[in-house]
Amino acid sequence: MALIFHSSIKRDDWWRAEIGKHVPDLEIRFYPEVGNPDDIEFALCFNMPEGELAKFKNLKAIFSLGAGVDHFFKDPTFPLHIPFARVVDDELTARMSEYVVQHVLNHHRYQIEYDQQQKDKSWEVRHAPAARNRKIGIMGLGELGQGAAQTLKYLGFDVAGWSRTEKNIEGVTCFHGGDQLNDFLARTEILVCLLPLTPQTNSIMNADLFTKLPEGAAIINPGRGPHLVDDDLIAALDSGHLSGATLDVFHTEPLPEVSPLWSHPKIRITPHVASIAAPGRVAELAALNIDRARKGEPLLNQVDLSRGY
Ligand code: NDP
Ligand code: OXD
Repeated sequence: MALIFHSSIKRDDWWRAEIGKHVPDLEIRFYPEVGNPDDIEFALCFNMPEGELAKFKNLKAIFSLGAGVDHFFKDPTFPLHIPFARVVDDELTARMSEYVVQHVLNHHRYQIEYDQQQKDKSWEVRHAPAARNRKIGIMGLGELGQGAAQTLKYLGFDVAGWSRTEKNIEGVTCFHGGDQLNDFLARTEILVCLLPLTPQTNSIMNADLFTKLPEGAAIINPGRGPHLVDDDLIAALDSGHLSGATLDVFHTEPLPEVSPLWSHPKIRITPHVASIAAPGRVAELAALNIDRARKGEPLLNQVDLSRGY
């Protein structure tokens, strides 16, 4: 029996070694070299081409290579009856917290403005408020959102979060549900999106949402590209209502050369690197779940199909 692997990042030898360390008895096949599809017992993948998973009739479990699972739901033939897990890992959470802190500090300390001033050779001093007076809002208080909230809280920021269901997190002002979204936005000067992409969160960062943020607010999106309506962001930056944006994820990746996001002076871009799960950690998790699937036990970090994340 075999495991099929697919990732858009081509590091096959690295993955073979890591998976082999943890599940030495399993043959690893790298998509598209599937061989006999009936041999495939497990799939470890990200952005598997549409229709492919449904061809494996003996699949026992599917594992996402990342924390997000929206890439599977794009496939109308995705085999929903197969147990399906995502990555939850403290190192992944810590790396995301680093990303969020790095870019919150950039906006908090006016780095985007200073980058422009450097180009203009302009010496203009801007006074950042103390961290305790800077209001950060995190949409999504799951594994990654809560990790980032704790780290920002440790740095002294005034942190709030918004989730689907009610939360009670010491030192973090918690909002939940559609009814409390406006209050959350009204007090958010730097908005971080760490939501999963679902039909409910698609295009959530749009012109209407931006008007509810205070003048001069900034946004950071390491969630998913389709959370953001790009044209609405550009309009809000050009009107001066928003001061800046940092984007890690995009509707189309790699971001096409023709995208106006690349050259907008108030936008900073990173190439979907906010937090990448380390192969060793993913392989270790997959091994634990392979063992569970073989014993017919529920998977660790199993995706809740009713929620879609
Ligand atoms: P979780 O599933 O642990 O958390 C998701 C959070 O979003 C939960 O708090 C959930 O609420 C909230 N949420 C979901 N739907 C809604 C809604 N309709 N309204 C309000 N809140 C909602 O996910 P993770 O924290 O592990 O990951 C979040 C996302 O980060 C991933 O789905 C992925 O898209 C992205 N990501 C990006 C990476 C990158 O490198 N750019 C790396 C890894 C992940 P509740 O708690 O009530 O369920
Ligand atoms: C993930 C990602 O979902 O890397 O883990 O985007």
